[in-house]
Amino acid sequence: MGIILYDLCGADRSIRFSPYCWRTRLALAHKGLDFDTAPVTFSEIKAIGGGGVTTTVPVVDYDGRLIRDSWDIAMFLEKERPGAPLFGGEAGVGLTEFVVQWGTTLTRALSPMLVKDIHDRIAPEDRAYFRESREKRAGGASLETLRARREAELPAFRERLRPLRGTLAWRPFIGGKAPVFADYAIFGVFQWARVVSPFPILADDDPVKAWFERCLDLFDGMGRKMPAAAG
Ligand SMILES: N[C@@H](CCC(=O)N[C@@H](CS)C(=O)NCC(=O)O)C(=O)O
Repeated sequence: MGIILYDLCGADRSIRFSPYCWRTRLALAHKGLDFDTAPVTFSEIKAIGGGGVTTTVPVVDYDGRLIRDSWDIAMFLEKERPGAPLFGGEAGVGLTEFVVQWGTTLTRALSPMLVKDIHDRIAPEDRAYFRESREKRAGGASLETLRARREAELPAFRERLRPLRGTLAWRPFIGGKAPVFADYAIFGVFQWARVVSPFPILADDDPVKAWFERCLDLFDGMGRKMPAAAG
């Protein structure tokens, strides 16, 4: 018995890059829980729990109970372990869900800029599936074309971060003096980018970058221990 986080991995199984798995990893740490991670490639996801459980990660095995979806896992943890709140009360749940949904829109906006780099880092047997599904999602553009466009797309992406910049002008974390699940949900987006690609998504003088660096240091440097992608 214990807690296991099924965590998406690259060809190098120590490389963990899923934005949604990072949300969950920090949520588990926030609750002070001891857990192990089990690496899974894209093609291994469907075998979790003996099969038929999920097509996506994260999945958490919590003492034999399998919970999937990073939001459902966070809600489960909050109920199961009410100490060290992730949301800050009932109003906080709705506000957090708003931030989480915004994080997902950021992930979708960043994805075209990163998919070629992800492709090059995942297990060779996953690459054909990954290319086909991501090119289809991008309306047929090749991964190479998507990567070639990213310099031009970066300014508009950075502009999207204005609400976060405004929030962080007044507090070190979205949660105030200390981080909450809303921080972890957005942290996951930038950690994903950091682990899969050397492309600099955040400008060095951006307050979002300073916040991201603070998040990398949380829980004894849990995020920072995962190496950034080399150029
Ligand atoms: N809503 C889900 C989304 C999870 C998700 O999309 N995970 C990706 C990894 S980042 C995945 O498992 N993708 C499988 C695939 O594309 O085949 C959550 O929050 O957990």
